[in-house]
Amino acid sequence: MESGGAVQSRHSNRPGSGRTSRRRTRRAPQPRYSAGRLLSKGLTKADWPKVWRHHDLKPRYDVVIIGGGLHGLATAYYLAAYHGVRNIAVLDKGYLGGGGSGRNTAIVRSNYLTPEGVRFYDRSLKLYENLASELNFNVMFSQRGHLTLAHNDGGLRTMRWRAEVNKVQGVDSEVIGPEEIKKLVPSMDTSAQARYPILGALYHPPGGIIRHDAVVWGYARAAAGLGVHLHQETEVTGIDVRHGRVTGVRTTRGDIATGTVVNCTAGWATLISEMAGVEMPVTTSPLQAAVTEPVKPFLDTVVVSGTLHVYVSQTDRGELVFGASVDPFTSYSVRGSLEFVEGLASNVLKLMPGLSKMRLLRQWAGLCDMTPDYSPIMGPTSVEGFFVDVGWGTYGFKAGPVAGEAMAECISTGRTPQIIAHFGLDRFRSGRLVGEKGAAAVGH
Ligand code: PYC
Repeated sequence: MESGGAVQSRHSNRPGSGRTSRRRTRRAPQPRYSAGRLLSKGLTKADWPKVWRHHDLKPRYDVVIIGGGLHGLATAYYLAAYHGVRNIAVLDKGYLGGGGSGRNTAIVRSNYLTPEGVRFYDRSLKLYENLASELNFNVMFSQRGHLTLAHNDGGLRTMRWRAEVNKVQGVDSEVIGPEEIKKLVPSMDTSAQARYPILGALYHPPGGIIRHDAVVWGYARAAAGLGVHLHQETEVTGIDVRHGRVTGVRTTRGDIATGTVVNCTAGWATLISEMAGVEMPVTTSPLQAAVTEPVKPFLDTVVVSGTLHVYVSQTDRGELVFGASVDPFTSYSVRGSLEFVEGLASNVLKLMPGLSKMRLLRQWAGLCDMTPDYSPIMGPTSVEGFFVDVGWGTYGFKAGPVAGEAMAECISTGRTPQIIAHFGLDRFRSGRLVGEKGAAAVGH
């Protein structure tokens, strides 16, 4: 395995890592207002304190993270909070959380197909369970259960396979039949007359949804509170490499000298890696989503149908959030299409005919960087000091905490943690792929 240069050789002190001490180098920021003061501030136009400050770009940082989404911010947070690395810049060409972190459908689950995937996403789910207290920020995690429907024998066989792999890894998953599905989701047509009859489902009780913006803001606030500089509207235009080693980053706001660069981007992951001379097998496709008007709560489970290319959940505000599979072409457009909503409506009504009167309010798209095996690319590269955390396809949001935790350990110790050892870029040369297509939400 390739190993990058360690930024600092302190031992790792990860949350819940089972190590002897659970000491953090500093606590996440505490609330500055009592409930009464919050209310009075909310009712007046008083100045709110900034959650993170604007800084001038320093000429030198120990670590430069490219991409101010969940992965970049989580990596910065864990580096600062658990590894004592504080001289960090997070650069984003737009605003924090404006890419995939703000465009996903906020589903969290760990019921994957491969043991490597299940262990990885389950660590993330565990970190999500504790995230509100870790960051002292309400991230509104609702573990309402997750259902992946099977409409044919092939689908049912994959669900059984996943259930067994999940159980062996200690993840709560089981295959249930149409009667139990109907109890969990009364609005679903589970009758034998349905256009795509439901034969069963993989039921994963710990899965659920979370408020994605809150997760981004929570990590950003905590990282900034530990001294990390968050630079928005700062586009990377080049990466300097000398004698096989990273020496700096060029940006639209000036040059930075650094020995460690982390590519945490989505959509532009190959462009950034190519600046360092690293090629990656990634193609980019949009994934479209839509949200309805709010209605009374009636759906308290996440429902996915791979066959119908649709998934749905109801938010705390009452809206239904729908997503589909990735569009079958490469594009960088983040707009929705009429073709998508027509297909979506037709498929949703096959599952839940009672929704025919609901109105869609908004639609959008996010960019998915797909790898050949539907697993991410993480860790060091052949360029010393250049790390990647990319190729997040349709699974980046649910992996944010574990990706940040593992990348921080990798950067600070110079060793690739076991939990991401299978996701290295070298697997595309060795052929040791981690095939997750059968569990990557919906068909692609
Ligand atoms: O893997 O759960 C998933 C997912 C939901 C939306 C896109 N991917």
